[in-house]
Order: sequence, then structure tokens, then C-alpha cells
Amino acid sequence: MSSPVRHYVGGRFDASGVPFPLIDPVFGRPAGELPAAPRELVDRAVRAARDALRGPWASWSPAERSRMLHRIADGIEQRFEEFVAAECADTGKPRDLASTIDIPRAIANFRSYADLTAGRSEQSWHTTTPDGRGALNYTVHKPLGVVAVISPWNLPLLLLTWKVAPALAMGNTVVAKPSELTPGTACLLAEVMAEAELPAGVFNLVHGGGADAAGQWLTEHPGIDAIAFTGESRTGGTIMRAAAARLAPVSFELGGKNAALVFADADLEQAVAGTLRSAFTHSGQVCLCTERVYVERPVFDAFAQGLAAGAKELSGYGPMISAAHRDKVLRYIDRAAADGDVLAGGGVPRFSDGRDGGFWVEPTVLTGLPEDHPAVREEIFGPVVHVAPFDTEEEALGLVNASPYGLAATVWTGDVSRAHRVAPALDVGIAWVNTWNLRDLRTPFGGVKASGIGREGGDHSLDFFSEPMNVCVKL
Ligand code: NAD
Ligand code: 6OD
Repeated sequence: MSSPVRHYVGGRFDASGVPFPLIDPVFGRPAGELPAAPRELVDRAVRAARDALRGPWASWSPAERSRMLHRIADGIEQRFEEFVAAECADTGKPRDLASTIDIPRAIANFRSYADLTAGRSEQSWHTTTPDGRGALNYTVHKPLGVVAVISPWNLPLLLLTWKVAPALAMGNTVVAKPSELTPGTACLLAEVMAEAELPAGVFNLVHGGGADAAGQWLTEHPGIDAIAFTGESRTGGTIMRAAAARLAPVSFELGGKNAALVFADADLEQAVAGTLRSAFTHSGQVCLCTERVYVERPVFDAFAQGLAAGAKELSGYGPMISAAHRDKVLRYIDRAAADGDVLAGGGVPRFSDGRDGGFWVEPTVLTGLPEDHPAVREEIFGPVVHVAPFDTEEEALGLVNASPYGLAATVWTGDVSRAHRVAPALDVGIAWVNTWNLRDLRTPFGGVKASGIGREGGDHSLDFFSEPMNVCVKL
């Protein structure tokens, strides 16, 4: 972290709170401090957001809000390199990831919702009445009010703006709480909001932890009208209980144990290259990453060898976010090594420089584990993938769908009929065929089972962040 971490409440920056150490994951050394917001500051942020709902923001038209979102996108673009540097400093991810995915996607999030909200039309119906004069029904979409946006550490700016942009697009006000591990880009975003002259209190930012801290205080706050959360499934459960107390709506993007299916008719080279990307992008710390691969038996050996060879050659990857997360990932690997086979990786890379103090794990390919093994069943969220053979399409579907999670899956096949048969039969929110993480921001995004509640993306987000109201006018 280069500049100090600050809250942004009611249009003012504020650094009050108990210091919480920030650690650089690349070297494992101190990288600054985050002021953990006291409860009083969280209250103040919610109050500022409520006041702003009654201010000039309330009368902004969709076109005015759209122009503001574009101004925010322009502001991120103008400070692109600062955002990239902050993203890399916080997460340790390689520059090419931050500069080609995270920051461009944050800009695209604002532009996409700016365009969608400006072009949105309301529905209307003409109703017949006994007197023959009829009635006109039309729908207006009102903001929900004050929305809490709580986001994780893996794609900090991408995932924060993915919710903040549609929330603002629909006229809500926001109190955002990014992960306590990765506050940097959110601070820059608050500066951009201020520079864009977004009215004070419309966007507020508080830093701090989750349980017994800013996160929990926000979710339990009577002044919060809705909660948009991305993070672990268990945290989602805790937040849902807090929201249930006052029936606040929630939108949840949660954990996953994503699978890939490789059929014998697939282009094997493409399947191996695609799975290397889907398993090891950001060292497996993307919710969409593949952690299980099921391969049709005739090509199992060739695929597994190709994947292991590719994993051994990977370089330029980043570390785990924290020592605790590295230790968790290594525990899964150690247990898997005792119960099955390690085809690649399985340890900590040695650099013979300062990075040896960081939180690194080698890209790891496992095989030979039973389906109920923790490394096959539980989300690891690291650079670890298990490969297993299957014999029939039916068996393959059963293996994928037996997971308690249901976020995403990929099907590798050269048979177009199979693609259309298998993909919709998967119990997931997002299925890719012969690709991975190809995103169109208008499409529904989210998971089933323990992977989430609701859908985000395009109109799905605009619908979540608004309340449709019907007006019936007797003619
Ligand atoms: P996490 O659940 O520990 O934390 C996420 C956020 O919630 C953080 O800001 C944290 O401070 C806050 N939080 C934690 N406990 C809280 C509580 N009791 N009340 C309120 N807020 C609380 O998740 P993480 O470790 O930051 O992120 C990794 C997880 O996120 C993985 O499980 C991953 O799969 C998931 N994830 C899912 C998606 C998706 O789109 N489905 C995207 C990214 C990450
Ligand atoms: O691409 C997206 O919109 C999105 N929400 C990605 C989530 C990735 C999880 O780590």
C-alpha cells in the first residue's frame, strides 16, 4: 500500500480506527495499516447514506446517473496505473492480470451499467374496465434505499464495482466494505467518486473486518435496506441470518467447487490449455476456477500428463493472499498427497530471494482421490486441481452434480449435440463450452446450491437493486 487507507463517509475522508496490519503477500512483510472502523463510524456512514437518499441524488434522472457512472469510469481510466499498482500491492497478483482483467473490468462495470440504465424502458399495460374507459398500468423502478456492499480479497475492485455500479445506476446510496486484506483500490475509487463530484453520502466506504467488526455491524444495521455480498458460503449464511431479522433482501455470490468435463472427442490440446488457465488463473483464487476435472477414460492419461506438464512449466504466477490461506491450501495438499498421487507441484516454490518469505504455493495437479475426499469435495481456493476418469456421460454428470456447490462448469467436447445436451444438465449457474470465463456483462451471473442466491449481471442486477412499483390510472 502506498497511500494511507482512509474511510470515506458523507463526502469526507477519515482515518479513525484501530490499526490493523496489512501484509505484502509477495514477501510476507508489513505493508502498512488499515484503520478498522469503530461502530460509531459505521453508524455515521449509514446515516450519511440515508441522508443522501433525501438529497439532490433522489431527483437525478437515469440519464444523469448514467453520465455520472461514465464520469467515474473516466476517472478510473485516468488513474489506471495507480489502480493497477494498488491492486498488485494488495493482492500480489501479477501486473498483467491486474492490467488486463481487474481494472479494465472495473471500468467496464461502470460503463455497462451506465448504458443499461440509460436505455431501460418501463413496462405498461392497457386494462379493460366495465365502463369501457379502461385503465393504464405502468411500472416504475424505485431504489431500494441504502445498500451495503461487502466484497472479498481476490478480485477486490472488480467485485466491488460489479455491485456498486448497478446500485448507483438505480439511484440507491451505498456503504461499501471491502476485504480488510485488500483496501487499496477501494480507497482510490472513493477519491475518483469525490473527483467526479458524486453528491456527498451517495457512496461511502468503511474499512474493517467481518465478524464483530464493520462487516457484521453493517449487515445488522437497521438503516441498511439490502445487502449485496460476495465471499464464502459460510459467511453468506451468517449474513443471511442478520438480514432475516429485518427481512432485508440479499444478493449472494458465494463459494464453488467448479468442475470441468473433458470428453474423448474434445480437442485435447485446447482442453489442456483451457484447464491450465481455468485452474491456475490468479493461482486458483478466482471463484470460477476449476478444482475438479473429470476426463473420459480413453484420453485420461494423455490429458493428465499434459496438464501436469503444463502446470510444472507455469511461471509468473502470484502468491496466496495470506499466510493463513497458504497454510490452509497446503493442508489440503498434504492430506491429498497422503491419500492419492501428486502429478505436479505439491509444495512451496523456492526463489532464493525475498519472495521466500511470501505466501507461495506451486501449481498442483492431484489424482487418485475418492470423491468424498476433502480435496475433491471442499473449496480450496488455491492452485490445486484434481483429475479423475469417467466412463459414461451419465456418470460424468452425476459426478459434477453431486457437489454441494453449483457455481460454474466447463465442458470440453467436439460434439455439438453433446455440448447442448450436457451443459444445460449441469447443476450450476454458469456453464462454458470449449472456453472458460468468457464474460458478457449482460448475462446472468451467479450460482445454485451453496454457491449463491440470486443473479447479477445486466438487468438481473438492476432488478435486484430496485423495487418495481405498479401505478394504475383509471382513464
Ligand atoms: P469471506 O467470506 O471471508 O469475506 C468476504 C467479505 O465478507 C470480507 O469483506 C469480510 O470482511 C466480510 N465478512 C466476513 N465475515 C463477515 C460477517 N460475519 N459479517 C459481515 N461481513 C463479513 O470471503 P473471502 O475469504 O474474502 O473470499 C473468498 C471466498 O469468496 C471464497 O469462498 C470464494 O469462492 C468466494 N467468492 C465468490 C465469488 C462469486 O462470484 N461466487 C467471487 C469471489 C469470491
Ligand atoms: O465476472 C464477474 O462478473 C464476476 N462476478 C466474477 C467473479 C469471480 C470470482 O472470483
